[in-house]
Amino acid sequence: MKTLLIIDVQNDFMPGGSLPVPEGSKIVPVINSIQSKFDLVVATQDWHPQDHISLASNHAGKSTFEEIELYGKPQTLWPDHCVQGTGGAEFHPDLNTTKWEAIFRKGTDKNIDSYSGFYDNGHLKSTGLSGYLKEKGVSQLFLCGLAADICVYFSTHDAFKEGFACFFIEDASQPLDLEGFKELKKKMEYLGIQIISAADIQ
Ligand code: VGL
Ligand code: ZN
Repeated sequence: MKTLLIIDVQNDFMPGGSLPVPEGSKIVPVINSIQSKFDLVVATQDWHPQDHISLASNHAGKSTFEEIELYGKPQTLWPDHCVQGTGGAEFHPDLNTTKWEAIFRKGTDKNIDSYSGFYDNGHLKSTGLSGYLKEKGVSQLFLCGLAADICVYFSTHDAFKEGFACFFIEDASQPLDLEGFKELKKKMEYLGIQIISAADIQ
C-alpha cells in the first residue's frame, strides 16, 4: 500500500500568511500532480486553540520567534497561526483534497506543541496516525508539505521510527530555513530516508 502523507499545506504557511514559508505555494501544483499515483492519500492539519502555548501572543513580554524553555525543552514562540476555525488554518484553496481519505489534526492540546503528525513534541500523546496507517496495511510512506524543516522533518523522523519505509519528496516540500534544512537532509539520509523528486514516483 503506497501512501502519500501531506503535511500542513495551509494558508498561514503560504506567502501572505502569518507564518509564511518562502515560496511555499509552489508545491501545491506538484502535490496535485502526484496524488493519483498513490493507493491512499492522508493529510495533517496544524489546528491550534487561540490560547495555545506555542503562540507568542499568549506570553506577555515575549516576541515572536523567541525561544522559551518548556518542560525542559526549547519551544519557539510563533506568530498566531493555524488557529482553529480561521481562514489561515484552511488548506490552500488550489490544493486538491478530493482523494484524501483522512485528515489528522495536531497541536490541538493547548499545553503542548506538535510538529510531527504522529506525536506531540513530548512524545506523550499519539494522534492515532500510526495505528491508522498500520491498520490500512501501509508499507511505503511518501511525505511532503510544509514546513520541510519543521513539521515534515519531525513527521518523517517519527514515521521512520514507527517502521515505515520512508520517502521524502523534496520538490513537493519547502523549508522555512533553506540553509538549516541542508543539515536536516543529511540526517534524513543517514537514517535511511530516501530523498526523491515528484518525477521519481511511479
Ligand atoms: C509548523 C511551526 C509551527 C509546521 C507548525 O507545520 O511546520 N511550524 N507550527
Ligand atoms: Zn503550529
